[in-house]
Amino acid sequence: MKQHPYRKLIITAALGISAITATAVAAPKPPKIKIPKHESEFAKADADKSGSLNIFEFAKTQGPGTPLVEVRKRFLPIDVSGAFEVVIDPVTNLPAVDPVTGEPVVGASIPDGFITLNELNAYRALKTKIKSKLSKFELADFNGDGFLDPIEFGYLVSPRVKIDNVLRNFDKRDTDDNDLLSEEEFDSDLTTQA
Ligand SMILES: [Ca+2]
Ligand SMILES: [Ca+2]
Ligand SMILES: [Ca+2]
Repeated sequence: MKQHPYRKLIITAALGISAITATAVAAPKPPKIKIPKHESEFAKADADKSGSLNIFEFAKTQGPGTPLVEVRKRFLPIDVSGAFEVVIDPVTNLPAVDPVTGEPVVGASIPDGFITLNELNAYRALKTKIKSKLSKFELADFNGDGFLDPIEFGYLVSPRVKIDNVLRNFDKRDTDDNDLLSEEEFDSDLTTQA
């Protein structure tokens, strides 16, 4: 039987294709970018993908059972910017605008209650870490009204502590029974009162 003249060509072509396929498979994969642990934790905690963490989202990156007061103590020194003070033009009484660029003039950076990855990385790069100077009472007073309500009082202990125990402790201290602890009520030494 006479061999078809194209037979050899077809086989060669087929081999060529498989050779190409083999090359493609063996081609080096693009290098895997290793995301630092704190960055993947950040992304995981940022449930709404807003690019920043509020304190409750940030708490998810801290050890489970960490009291929210302790979380806030760590949170505040990281949240140093993200918002800026508005500078008012003394002539127009409106927010000042740069006459050259037309951009708003901004003042000192202020905490905005959110931690961005930039803020976190800047904090991690600090040689000397800044510490919050707030007292436990001030740290627990989330709404800054000078009193602790039962929920704020609960932030002082691990979220694993039973709510009944938190409330019993709260009631013992709340001597005027107004469901708020003043700093004096909070500081009172319960052992000398019984
Ligand atoms: Ca911020
Ligand atoms: Ca309060
Ligand atoms: Ca009270």
